[in-house]
Amino acid sequence: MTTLKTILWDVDGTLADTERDGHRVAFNRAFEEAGLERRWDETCYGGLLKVTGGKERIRFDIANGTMPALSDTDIADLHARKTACYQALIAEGRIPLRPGVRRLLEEARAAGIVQGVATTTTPAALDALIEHTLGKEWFDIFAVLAAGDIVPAKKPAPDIYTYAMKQIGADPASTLAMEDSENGALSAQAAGIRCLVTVNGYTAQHNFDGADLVVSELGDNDAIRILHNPQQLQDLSQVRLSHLQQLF
Ligand code: XBP
Ligand code: MG
Repeated sequence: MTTLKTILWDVDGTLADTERDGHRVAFNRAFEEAGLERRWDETCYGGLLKVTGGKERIRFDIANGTMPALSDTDIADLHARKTACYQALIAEGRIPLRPGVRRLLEEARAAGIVQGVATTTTPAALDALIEHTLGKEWFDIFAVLAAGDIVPAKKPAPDIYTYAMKQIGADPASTLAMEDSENGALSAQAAGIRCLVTVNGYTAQHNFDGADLVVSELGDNDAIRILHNPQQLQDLSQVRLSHLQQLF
């Protein structure tokens, strides 16, 4: 019999709604600082989120002809500028954790569940978010922080989940991914692990057929909406550790 032993958290869109008012704004500030005219509005950015990874997203825009051609060095510089803008935005404290995230992190921690992070974003961006939302102690509480270019193939490839599990010796059969997007859920599934999805404005219309539970949010005070519940979990006014354990 398998039981839940490890939770691997996605970051952008899952721990916090970082994309629209965080990463997107930081990209635009970097474009402006670099003298580029291109801006990513909220709608266009939703489409660009299909491409995971900031440098990859810029390259995709260039290939589309909507951004002028840039060398690899220029792309790396532009992205470094973007990361600095993002860190500054996060340090302002304007992007909070999503509802229920801290509650569930603490509940899992108290129960001795091993927790870690598996994200596409750059390590410096991840560090800023942890420091300014969860608090510095979580650098030590998380057993692994797997991020960015540590694996060449980003989500939906399974590599970042496989890497994170290898680092901590986690068994895929006892590991759960917390995700918000189709690319993230596909990555978890390809790594052979169960997956819970909390959707957001950018991902609500994604396909989550293979996910083990899909909800509008983890929930603190308001009742959550249950969008896909193949295991027919009951009593889901908010997602608690006992629900995660019932997925195993
Ligand atoms: C997150 C991403 C990231 C961020 C930008 O995907 O795609 O690329 O948008 O981060 P996920 P960087 O939540 O599935 O990990 O600019 O630091 O790459
Ligand atoms: Mg995400």
